Amino acid sequence: MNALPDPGEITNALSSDSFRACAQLITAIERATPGLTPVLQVLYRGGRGNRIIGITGPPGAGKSSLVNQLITHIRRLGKTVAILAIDPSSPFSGGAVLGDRLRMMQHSADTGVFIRSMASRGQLGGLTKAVGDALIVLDAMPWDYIIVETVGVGQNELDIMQLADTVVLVQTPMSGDDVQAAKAGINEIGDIYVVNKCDHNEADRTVRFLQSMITLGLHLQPEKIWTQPVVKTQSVSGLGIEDLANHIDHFFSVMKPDTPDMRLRRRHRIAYQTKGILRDILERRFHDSNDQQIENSIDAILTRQSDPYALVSELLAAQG
Ligand SMILES: Nc1nc2c(ncn2[C@@H]2O[C@H](COP(=O)(O)OP(=O)(O)OP(=O)(O)O)[C@@H](O)[C@H]2O)c(=O)[nH]1
Ligand SMILES: [Mg+2]
Repeated sequence: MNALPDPGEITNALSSDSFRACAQLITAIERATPGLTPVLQVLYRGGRGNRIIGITGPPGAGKSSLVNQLITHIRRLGKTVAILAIDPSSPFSGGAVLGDRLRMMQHSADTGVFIRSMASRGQLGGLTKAVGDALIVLDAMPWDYIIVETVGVGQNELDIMQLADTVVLVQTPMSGDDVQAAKAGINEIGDIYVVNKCDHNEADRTVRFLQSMITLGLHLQPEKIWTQPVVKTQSVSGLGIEDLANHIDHFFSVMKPDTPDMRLRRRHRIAYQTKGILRDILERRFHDSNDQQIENSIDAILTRQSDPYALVSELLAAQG
């Protein structure tokens, strides 16, 4: 991508719902194109505070199928949605109903659905920064909802959920053994629990298990204003999707932006995002440093004439 246009021009392009401007900016973020920072600063300050929904869960739990159904539901209500899929292994169809509409999307700027995937590989310093930046871009546009889908396997992916306002944790029906394993704690991050593939056996047992975990959590934090619901879905048929969408809306009506809980979440998000940017800048400084200089420093560390802390001091002192 060539040099970026002026931040003002970009803001104008985005506010007129330009998919092209948005897609180009996200590509620039992935490639760490120079000159992005002032653009992101302008976009952030003009951000709308759109509702950001994180959807996570184990591989193959049915996250993308669920998102497809949610897209269809949201569009039926005449609302708009942007989807950011982090490293998806399964593709988005946009839902059967939306197939044609999505095919047209490349040619039309006003369809109400934007889908973009981002790869987590090859992101120096962090996925956190890249996803945080992409969300800044999406938040500069008038979406009713922004959905981020990520596979909940590594800590990195789970961490990404800190960028969302609400987290939907998708599970599948568990056997008795799985239930024991799940007690280890992975369930703590969800605001809304989904037991997908409820056409399978064990769905009700899994729902009961999750409900008992939630009740236990309530005893520990009785002052919480939001109690996590457990929703049964079947994302191939669409069963339970409306229920899920209603719970998501209910979340936002309870956790309004001015409630202490939501303020705290958004404060945490800013801290998390800031740390992601900081890490990115520092790691980039290491990678961008003059190789010979670094090699010389490493030689000195090897022979104990220097140490890794001294090298860090040198890097921090270098012009950035
Ligand atoms: N039986 C049944 N199968 C489902 C259901 N929902 C999804 N599937 C199937 O589960 C498989 C995985 O679905 P995806 O939506 O791709 O799951 P995912 O969680 O996005 O997968 P990854 O992104 O690869 O982690 C597909 O073959 C779906 O057809 C369901 O409600 N019932
Ligand atoms: Mg998927």
